[in-house]
Amino acid sequence: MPQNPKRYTITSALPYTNGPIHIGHLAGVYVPADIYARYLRLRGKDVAFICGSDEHGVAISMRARKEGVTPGEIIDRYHAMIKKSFADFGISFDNYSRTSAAIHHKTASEFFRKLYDDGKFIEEVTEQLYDEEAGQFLADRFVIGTCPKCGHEEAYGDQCENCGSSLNATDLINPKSTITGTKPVMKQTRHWFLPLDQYDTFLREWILEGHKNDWKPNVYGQVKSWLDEGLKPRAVTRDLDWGIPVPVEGAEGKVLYVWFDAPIGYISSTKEWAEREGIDWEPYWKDKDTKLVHFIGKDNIVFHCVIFPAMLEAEGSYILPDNVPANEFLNLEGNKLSTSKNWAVWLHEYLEDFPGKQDVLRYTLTANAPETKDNDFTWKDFQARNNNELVAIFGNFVNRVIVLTNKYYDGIVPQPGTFTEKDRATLAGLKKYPDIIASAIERYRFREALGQLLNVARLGNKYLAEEEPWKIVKEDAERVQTIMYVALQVAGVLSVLSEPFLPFTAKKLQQMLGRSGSGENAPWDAVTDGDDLLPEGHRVNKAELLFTKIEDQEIKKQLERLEQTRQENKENNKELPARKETISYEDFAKLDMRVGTIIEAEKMKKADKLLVLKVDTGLDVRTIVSGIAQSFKPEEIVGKKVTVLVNLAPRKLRGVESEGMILMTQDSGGKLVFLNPDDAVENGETVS
Ligand code: B3M
Ligand code: ZN
Repeated sequence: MPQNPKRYTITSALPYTNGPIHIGHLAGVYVPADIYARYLRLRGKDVAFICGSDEHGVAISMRARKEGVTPGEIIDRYHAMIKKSFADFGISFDNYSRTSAAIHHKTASEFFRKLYDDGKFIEEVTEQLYDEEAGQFLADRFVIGTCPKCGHEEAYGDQCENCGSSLNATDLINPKSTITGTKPVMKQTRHWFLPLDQYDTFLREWILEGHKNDWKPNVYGQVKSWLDEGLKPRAVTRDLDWGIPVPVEGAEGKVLYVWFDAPIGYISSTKEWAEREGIDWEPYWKDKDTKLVHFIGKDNIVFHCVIFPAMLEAEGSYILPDNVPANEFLNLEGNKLSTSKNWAVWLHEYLEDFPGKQDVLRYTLTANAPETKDNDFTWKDFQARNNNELVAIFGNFVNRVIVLTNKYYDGIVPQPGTFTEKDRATLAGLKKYPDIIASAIERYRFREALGQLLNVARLGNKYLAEEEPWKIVKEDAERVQTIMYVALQVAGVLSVLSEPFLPFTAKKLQQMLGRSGSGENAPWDAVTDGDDLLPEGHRVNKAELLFTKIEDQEIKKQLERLEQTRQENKENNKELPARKETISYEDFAKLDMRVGTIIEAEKMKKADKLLVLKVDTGLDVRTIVSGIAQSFKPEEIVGKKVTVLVNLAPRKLRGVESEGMILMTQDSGGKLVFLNPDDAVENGETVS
């Protein structure tokens, strides 16, 4: 790990071009990555901030099928839209490429070919799932089934989004084609596998021993549990018609697995950038003094911490990431963000309703970032953060300073007199903030960093409120000069330190303060060690409002829109699964369902979704593992009457034997609801 890196390669997950992007993407990946990149640039570091569209894989094919257009049309449409959203929100990529670009096809093909030539793959004919009706092999999102690890019933052929496990399609229990809904058959086909099991020692040494203390516990923990379960060879090719052709003779009709080509997209995007800049791309990926950081969401951890590193190691000439600060998920008003259910705040729509307020969203998403656990975005909180923090603290302070400087001194920074104890303490306190904020950013604690930024504004506000220059300006003009001088320095510091978080605001503030900021090599460090930022005699411009109040009416409109979506989803029955086949009475009579009471509940360790329950079924007290942890806290369900299927064959979930199933349904927002009988019903009563 480079102690004092010569350069930084910062990547953020390549979004699939199968839809526009929403606040969840921004909060989880792109805003934190952008804060990090902007901060490093302000420190004069050499940074390549890299991204692009992920345009292969089944996600794209499925969208194209659904809309009855070609995959090419889909990727062009959403690539343009996503790229624009990023630009609109100030995500400062050095390059935004796409995996359909020729340079990417070439880079990915060569990468595969090198591993192939070096004998790093296993070539094998195996039986894979095949949809006879569609006449096609099923992999990845073309097949769903029950996750063998957590029991989630809609796991994909390559991954379970519920527990994050990476899967092979043949691992799924009860697989079903998402193209025709039919049950697949097994059919032989030849593929190339990366023997991940051979990288076990390498991964253990690198991550489990090398990054125990500096990687986030959620990332480290996930990697550890996969390694402990044992890695298996993983197919890196697919029988599909959309993707990068496998560059080997006799592999016609086969393409690279999307998760093989997509991370190589980081490399090809870097190449594209370097070519344009006329520099060498290789040090950004191959020099040991480069710090490589991948910003991703938690569902991408396995690909960035196991599969891609194994690929890089197999290739042999690349560096490995120094950190993979994956975030958890953001919810919206209590429910999971969902593209298909339109349960989202789309960035392009946000801008129509709140033009010019990009920084307010950046601010709210950072203040609420799902850094250590899933978090909720609510419109009320958005309004409160804007009105009570950005307007009342940050904006109010800056406005007072600039208005008063114009009023008293025609915009010229006054000459200070002798500093009092408090003046000196304020100026000294101010100069500590660059280090405090830097330390939080370098530990990937962006919420903490933002909180400290607001403390700078609080410091200024408090200072002005205590000194009250407007009260003494008549009798003690000299003292007021000093007060205003100190307050102006606070505003100057804010204009530098806010840039990573609130780039649009920082720019406006710099213009108001008459500072371009750009002449300096490392403006961030200038705050700590240089002279005061706004010297005596410097001229500031007129005040403009940085933030404006958001009214209840505007929030109401957003909430109404969500309510409408909820209703529409209900009416369209989007969530209703298809009717199942008819069964006989005998089949039904086999189910032994009883009324029971939950008498104990606790969270399953290291599993977000699972609760371990003790249930009194009237017959016995038994353990049931239930995937309801996201809807209920353990303490709120103890004592609840529930309906239990008691004769379901026991099965082990995360090592705990579950003896039965609690019957559940869900409300229109997708929140789980118990089928709970009246309290008057005794435990053990049968349901028929
Ligand atoms: N396209 C997956 C996703 O959007 C994905 C990331 C690729 S990063 C190399 O979840
Ligand atoms: Zn699972």
